[in-house]
Amino acid sequence: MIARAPIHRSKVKQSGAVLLMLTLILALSISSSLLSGFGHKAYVVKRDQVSTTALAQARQALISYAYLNEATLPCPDADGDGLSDSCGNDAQSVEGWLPWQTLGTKPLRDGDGVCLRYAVSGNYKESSSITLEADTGGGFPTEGHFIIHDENNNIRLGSSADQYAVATIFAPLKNISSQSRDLGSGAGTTCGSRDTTADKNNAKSYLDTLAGVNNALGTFSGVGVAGSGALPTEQLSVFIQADHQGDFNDVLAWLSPTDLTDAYNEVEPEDDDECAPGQSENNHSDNANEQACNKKDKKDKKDKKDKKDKKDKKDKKDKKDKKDKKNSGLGGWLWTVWNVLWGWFGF
Ligand SMILES: [Ca+2]
Ligand SMILES: [Ca+2]
Repeated sequence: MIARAPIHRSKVKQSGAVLLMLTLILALSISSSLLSGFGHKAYVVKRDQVSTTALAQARQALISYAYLNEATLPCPDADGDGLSDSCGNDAQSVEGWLPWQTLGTKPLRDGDGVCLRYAVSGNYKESSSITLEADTGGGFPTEGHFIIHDENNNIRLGSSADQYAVATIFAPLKNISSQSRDLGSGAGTTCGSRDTTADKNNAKSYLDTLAGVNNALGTFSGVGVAGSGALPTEQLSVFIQADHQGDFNDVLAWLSPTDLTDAYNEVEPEDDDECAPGQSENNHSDNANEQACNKKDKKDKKDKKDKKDKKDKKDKKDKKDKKDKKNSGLGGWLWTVWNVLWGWFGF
């Protein structure tokens, strides 16, 4: 009997130790889980902040570029070196890397360190033969080609032609399960690969599909949209902006025609051959434009008259020179004959 007491106390001690251990493990597990959750949340916040900032910088760089380049936008970069490349057929919308070097910025990367992608409307790309028309108050400017959906496929931007986006910028973020970003046969560039056909440069390796909208192709499988064509295309394209979910993590920003208002104003009327796109002396949107147009019309007329006067004066001089030359030639010939006769007959 006396010997049983220590055995019982030992069992109690052991049970207590086990309980303590379990409590500690549970506490550590909960702490770890909480810390992991906080860590992930902090990562998401930071990632989204970086992406948003990069997209905003890209938007501003494109607007500035349009301001300096008659409201046009650069072709995308095909190999990720930051320099814009030639971009397909006239009037076709195209997609590629954002040409950060052409835009005069550093490489713009999203929150996962991936360079931004960029689609430009066929009407606005720099190589297009389309003449851009400004919003003159009653009409609308040359439309873009891009409609933006939300995750329920409601139209977020582009319910009418004057709202179609002229450019869309994408933060692709890290690759989802089906995406490979292999360099192919080319050396790596800052963002992509020298092999322009490599997965590393391919939109499908970066841009995702959700609710029937394929951001890599700009297509929508549903019914009721004004048209969507796989890029490159002259048709309308559809992109989707939604929260990160499943295999979708793209973040989008875009430019509408009205974002280029200052750029339009810069090219008209001073720099255009005509008073302004879509304007005439009888079709001015405001007094400032009317005055500017009249001033330019007056200058054009004066330039035209000066040019004509100059040409008339030159024509007159050329005619006189020609006559003088002819006379000079005849006189010279007669003088030569006279000298010969003088030598022969002693005139
Ligand atoms: Ca390039
Ligand atoms: Ca993506």
